[in-house]
Amino acid sequence: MLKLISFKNCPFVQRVMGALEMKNVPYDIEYIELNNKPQWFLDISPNGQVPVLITENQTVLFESDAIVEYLDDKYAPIEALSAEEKALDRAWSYQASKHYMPQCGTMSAKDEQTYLTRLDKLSKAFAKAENKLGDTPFFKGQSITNVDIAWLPLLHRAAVIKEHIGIDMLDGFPKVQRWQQALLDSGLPQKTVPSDFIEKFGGYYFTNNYFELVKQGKSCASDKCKSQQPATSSCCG
Ligand SMILES: N[C@@H](CCC(=O)N[C@@H](CS)C(=O)NCC(=O)O)C(=O)O
Repeated sequence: MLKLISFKNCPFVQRVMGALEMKNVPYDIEYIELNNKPQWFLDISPNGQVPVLITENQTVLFESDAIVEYLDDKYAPIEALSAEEKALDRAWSYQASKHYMPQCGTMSAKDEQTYLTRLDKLSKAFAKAENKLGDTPFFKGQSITNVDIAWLPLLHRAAVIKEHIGIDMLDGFPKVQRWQQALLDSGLPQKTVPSDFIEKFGGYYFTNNYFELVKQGKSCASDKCKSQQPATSSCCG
């Protein structure tokens, strides 16, 4: 059986779990703490990062892009993709994965100005997707593909923030919002994070930062809040 070494809040891990789930490949999972990496993990992981996938031959794979490509090669889809389609899928997947860390940075912002500046950069990714998306539920049509899986961490985390903080990172991107909803409705988000994800994620991203201020009603960036508050209030002024 495949074994995935993981960290509960990691978007790169979530993408790999999405690929495994999409392909219905069984796997074991072991979570580690990144602030206290076990020696066995340091011994096998070339760069000390998760995700790491240990294959049935006990080969240790690392780097999420490489792991996703391995899963494609090993568990090939019934419908073969052309070389052009594969290249485009990889390119659109990269538009998401290169924004995983920027999204983490945006969610960690300590104040409204920093949050908005970082969100502005992150929004460039959402704007590209908005331009490309059609009227189908998923990126390429009626079913989930690798591109959807790559965007899942960004869109799922935006949904969690919307639900728990009341800020929508996807404001102004209606097609991306529809796409997000289709992914949420697919049930995939829950299958690609641990059962205590909200607790872990909230514990890290909703404390001691801008989101905590918003939660406490001491600051806000949402239109809803803006319309309720005078422009000079501490909320938005
Ligand atoms: N390029 C890597 C990035 C993975 C990554 O940044 N993982 C983070 C957790 S989300 C990590 O393991 N950080 C620990 C460290 O860098 O020491 C990939 O795509 O797999």
